[in-house]
Amino acid sequence: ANGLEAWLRYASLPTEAAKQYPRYTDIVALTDSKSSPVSTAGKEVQDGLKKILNQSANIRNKFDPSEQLSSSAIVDEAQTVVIVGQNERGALYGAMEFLMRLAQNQPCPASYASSPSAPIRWINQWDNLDGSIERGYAGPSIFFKDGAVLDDLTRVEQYARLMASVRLNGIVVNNVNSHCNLLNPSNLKGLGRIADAMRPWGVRIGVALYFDTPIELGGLKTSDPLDPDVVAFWNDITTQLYENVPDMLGYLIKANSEGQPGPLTYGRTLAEGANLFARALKPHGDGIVMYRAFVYNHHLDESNWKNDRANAAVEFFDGLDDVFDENVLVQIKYGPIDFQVREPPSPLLAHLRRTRTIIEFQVAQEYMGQQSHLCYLAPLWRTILDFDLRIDGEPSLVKDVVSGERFNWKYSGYAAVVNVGNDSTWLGSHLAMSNLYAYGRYCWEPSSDEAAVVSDWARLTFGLNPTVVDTITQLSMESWPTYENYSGNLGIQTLCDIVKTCHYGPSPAAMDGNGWGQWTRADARAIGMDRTVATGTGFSGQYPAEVAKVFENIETTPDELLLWFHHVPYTHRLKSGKTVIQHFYDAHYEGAENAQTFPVRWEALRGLIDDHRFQHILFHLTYQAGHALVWRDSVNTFYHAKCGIADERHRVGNHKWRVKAQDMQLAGYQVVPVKPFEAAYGAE
Ligand code: BDP
Repeated sequence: ANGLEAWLRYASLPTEAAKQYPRYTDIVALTDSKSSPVSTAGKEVQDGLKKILNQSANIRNKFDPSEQLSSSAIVDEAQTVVIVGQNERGALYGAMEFLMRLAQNQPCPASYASSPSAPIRWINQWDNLDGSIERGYAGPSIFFKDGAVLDDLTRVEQYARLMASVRLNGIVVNNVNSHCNLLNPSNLKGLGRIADAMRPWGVRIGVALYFDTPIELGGLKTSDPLDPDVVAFWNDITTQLYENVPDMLGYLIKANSEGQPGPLTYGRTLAEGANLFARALKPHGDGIVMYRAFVYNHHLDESNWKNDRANAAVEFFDGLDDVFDENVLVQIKYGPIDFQVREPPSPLLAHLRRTRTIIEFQVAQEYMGQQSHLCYLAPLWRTILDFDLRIDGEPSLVKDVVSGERFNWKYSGYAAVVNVGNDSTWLGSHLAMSNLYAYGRYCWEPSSDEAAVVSDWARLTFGLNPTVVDTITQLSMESWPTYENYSGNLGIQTLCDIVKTCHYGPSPAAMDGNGWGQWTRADARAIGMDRTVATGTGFSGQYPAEVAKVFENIETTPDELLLWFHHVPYTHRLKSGKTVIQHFYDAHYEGAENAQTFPVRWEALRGLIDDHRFQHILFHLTYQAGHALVWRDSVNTFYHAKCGIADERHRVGNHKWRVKAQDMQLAGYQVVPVKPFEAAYGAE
């Protein structure tokens, strides 16, 4: 089996199990419109019943109760399932939930209702017009090619179906590092086609804009947001966009960050930039500006260690809470730096009260092994969502800020960067799809149990065999802590390559001495960023008082974030009693050792799932096991050399048995495959 159907395979139930369900004869989809999500729901239920229960049901779009009751085929209430939504989309969600329950052989509850934690449950694809995908690891774009929207949008429809099944209702289809040609006449039409393809699934689209489009596409002399010609340009473009996409979500803006132009380029404030787009959208409906808080200078002067990139968002948005137009929402990455393996929540989430926010997660595992490593992210997301910011000394869980509950907002929520590509697995790896599934589930219900969510996903994706489901659940639940152990612990960040910016594989040396500000401040004696108010960069002071106090003090800072907030000697003792450096050594060994068990535990599923997916996943887990060893040795050797402190257990730097292949002097040798092959010297 390939992965195209993902968790919507609707695998047939064993005959005995299928018999427990009533015989469903008629599907009544009450709608007159073929493009309505209700009509989609009818077809989906018909298809699902056929696949799961081998039942053929007819679809009708009208229902007259009196006619039914007088006929011989009296409607038996016990055998009737009524699915209603607050809107048409809701009915589709209910229909898909009904099918996913059937597929998991779960009983249909007598009555049941569910509603979303937040109205904004969106995806950001980082697709470029040329068909490449920024941080994409699964082939070319399903939206664009050679500067234009693809003719065949079959995959886009299939993507919308997956989204609808986990109740995601919007998507920005192009890269935040946008291009002016997105808005040329033929692409405006193309965007209309994308919107048409996704609408029957209740998914609306938005676009990311390039700030200098007025100059580069419009031929204007400036893109100054207060210039009347610039205002007229954006008003005109917006009108044209709405002609093609009447239900457009709005505009996503990355400005004045990582070399992108923005309002600051023209001496204007971020709010003046955002409001320009807000006013262009306003006359057309409910479109919003998603203004990214990811504003920072990537040429930071490394010699000024107080120059802390983590401070940037709060500093840039300071004083702007009251000046954004009401249809501007600020979109904030979950942590203050950039999708790291461990971060505290962004303190900006505690600063905006009038201005509503969207929290940004990343399903794309950019710093998390790029879908070549298994890393189930829901447990990481929960560390953020369940965090209590104690705003004004009141309970203020991040999930309650984002849902709108804390500040009484009606429209706020979630975005995640997703790097779906043309590959038949969607993300380049079957197991990575649990993150996309879980993202939808968490937007709807952020208190969901991580293990229960991944078990549901495993059942829907791989079938009901408990050994399969338990193994996948366990591997997934261990995967993030394991990855953290071998990639970067105690809040030091993912110690990956950063200079070449591929963000993959170990490169602790690259973390300091770069302009991107992801610094570990490691020297011969000590390690970690001092972000305290007393002696450091002042970052801890950006949190509300109670939280600031916890992070300001070494004693109260939890071990897992110690090096995020403090610069300590390698010999500093953690709450566990271990020194920082011994913890590094041990954690990297533990993480790598656990990764060795992944392919072995997967082997036990041979024959229990189809061979195609079994082999694909085995290959990935075997690769990960090898790469975890590379991570372990690279990080441990680096810090060992830096501080000169021996590993109490004599492992680090003590590989007498290890001979580099190029140093070997053997004659008459036999070539044998190295397993895992990445353990071979020099393998990347
Ligand atoms: C970083 C990515 C970069 C993105 C940027 C962003 O490495 O490709 O453009 O985030 O979010 O993590 O804008």
